[in-house]
Amino acid sequence: MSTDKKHENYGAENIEVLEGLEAVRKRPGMYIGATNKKGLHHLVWEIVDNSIDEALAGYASKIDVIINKDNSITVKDDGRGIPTGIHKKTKVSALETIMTVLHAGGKFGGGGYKVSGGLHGVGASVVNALSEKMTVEVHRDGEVFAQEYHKGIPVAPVALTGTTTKTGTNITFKPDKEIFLETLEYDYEILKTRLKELAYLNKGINIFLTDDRFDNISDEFKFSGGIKDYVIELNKGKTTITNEVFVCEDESNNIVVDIAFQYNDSYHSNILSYVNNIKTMEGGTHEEGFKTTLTRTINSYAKKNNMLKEESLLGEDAREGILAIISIKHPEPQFEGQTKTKLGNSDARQAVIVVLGKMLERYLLENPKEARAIVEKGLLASRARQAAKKAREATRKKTVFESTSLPGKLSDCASKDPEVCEIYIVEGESAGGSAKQGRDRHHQAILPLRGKILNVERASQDKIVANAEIAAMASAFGVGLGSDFNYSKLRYNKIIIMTDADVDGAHIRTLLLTFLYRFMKPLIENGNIYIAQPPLFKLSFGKKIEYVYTEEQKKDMILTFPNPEKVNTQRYKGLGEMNPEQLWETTMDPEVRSLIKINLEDAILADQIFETLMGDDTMPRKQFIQKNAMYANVDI
Ligand code: 0RA
Repeated sequence: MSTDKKHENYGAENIEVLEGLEAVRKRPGMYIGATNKKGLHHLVWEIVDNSIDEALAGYASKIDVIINKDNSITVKDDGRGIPTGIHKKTKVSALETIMTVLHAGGKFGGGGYKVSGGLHGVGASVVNALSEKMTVEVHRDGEVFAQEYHKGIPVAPVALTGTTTKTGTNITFKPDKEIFLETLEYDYEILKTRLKELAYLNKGINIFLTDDRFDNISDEFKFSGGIKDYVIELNKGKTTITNEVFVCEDESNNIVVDIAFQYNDSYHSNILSYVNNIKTMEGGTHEEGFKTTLTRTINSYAKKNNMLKEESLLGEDAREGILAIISIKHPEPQFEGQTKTKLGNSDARQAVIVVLGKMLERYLLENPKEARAIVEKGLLASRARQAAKKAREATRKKTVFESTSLPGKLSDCASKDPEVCEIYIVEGESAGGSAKQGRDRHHQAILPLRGKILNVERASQDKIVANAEIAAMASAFGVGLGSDFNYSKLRYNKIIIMTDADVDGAHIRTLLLTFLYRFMKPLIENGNIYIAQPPLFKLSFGKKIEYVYTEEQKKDMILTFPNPEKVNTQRYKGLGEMNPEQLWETTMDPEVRSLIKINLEDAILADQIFETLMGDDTMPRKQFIQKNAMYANVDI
């Protein structure tokens, strides 16, 4: 590549590079998943991942992420700096190669735990191709090198721009508006949540986040305890039953295994697992290894100490109340499953078994108080499980004799084809009445719930099985509960939660999602759960009537009336205030309604919000309400 060319033309002659960049710009979804808000944020993770790798290799200790005023992002680290020498194959600077050639980054890294699965790890060149402008500055060997790119193409060769006493890499990119059509605006909270998670997962790394669009918005994360600190944070506000957090960190067969857990007094288990900093939502071999070893080691300890009569604890008994984080680093992870978030490598199972087995046995021996609490919790779970089984068997017998198993409150639809059938779960009898009259009875069923459903967070299994509202849902849906759950019996393709647009409605919705997440997860995984969106306001003047769903829409819509000052606005306090026709027109008619489909992430969030709101401790509740007050639609 000649350097005497005019700089405007620089970089336009390497056909391979251009073809690569064009491929990325033509099908950005293939490289970053989507070009929506999620894709926009994905760009940041691609760049940050490189700095994290540099930190994991032991060379960087500090990472700075800045949202600049123009919504461009700067990522700085104090690592070795991207190499700037001439690359043998491309005959240009290694820096330019890494920034412009697809998948070039990894070739230089060597060893380490480069992320090779999922959508991460496509490299800086992809971010570059999707940015209207990107600049890189490298501090290395006492010198500063810099280069600028437009849509991935270098504007000029790498230039020496000064001297320095530091080392490190600074990258700034501004996402291209031609690619990210939906939004170009970065969301501070999204960046903050993930950067905090990365700081927990990678002990000791100091991560700073600054929002230069506003004054005084910044955060700093550094956790010297790593995932142990994460467990403590997640258990805040709960009553823990083991004092000492279990931790182990070791390597087996070139796989680094990092595990921390602590038990609380709840009736469920919460296991978060990661591979190379990627959350494995669907679990996989590392989680299996954890579960097997936990059950086996606790049972063996309990037997040795004469705490078990004859029956061993089942896995679910041993896990009741556990909050665990499993984080492994694997050189070649294989991701499987529907959302490619399930680890497939069998050597990961073995590595976890080896590392955890040794350390857990020792923990139980050295912490007899903790060991006793864990075994006793498991024994209680085992007894509750057996009681629940008996209760289920009793109700099953009853339904056989009564011949019909559908709940009395259900207004079923005429069709029996699950493909077209939907069921509305409605808060309260009066809204239930409106919904029943307003619906299309051919394919829409209505199940009214009496006020608040049982708080499954605070109830043991046998209580849950015996709860009337929960039993009504289980039999109306057709799928049953717990170990009797059978997805193939689902009677409705859509299950639609319809609650008031107020705080109580939001609470009931959260309760329902938590219940569905804990006890009927496949319904969420398969996309059967929806939230109905009743309007917040009715605007009318003369013959013109419009329904709107947010304050913002109200402002805009009022302006479309010929006589804006005179528009009547009615705020709906609840579904009960709407007559059947209005309910149909605004919320239930498939032609006009808008439903929100619930995915697993939404449900997990509901579950967490729920724990924050309903846990034993009042502090997190207060903080949550203060923090979210501005987002809530509060009735005045
Ligand atoms: C390749 C090789 C070396 C470092 C890096 C890449 C590197 C990349 C990034 C991206 C962001 N920050 C980074 N820091 C380092 C090591 C070269 C050597 O041996 O010095």
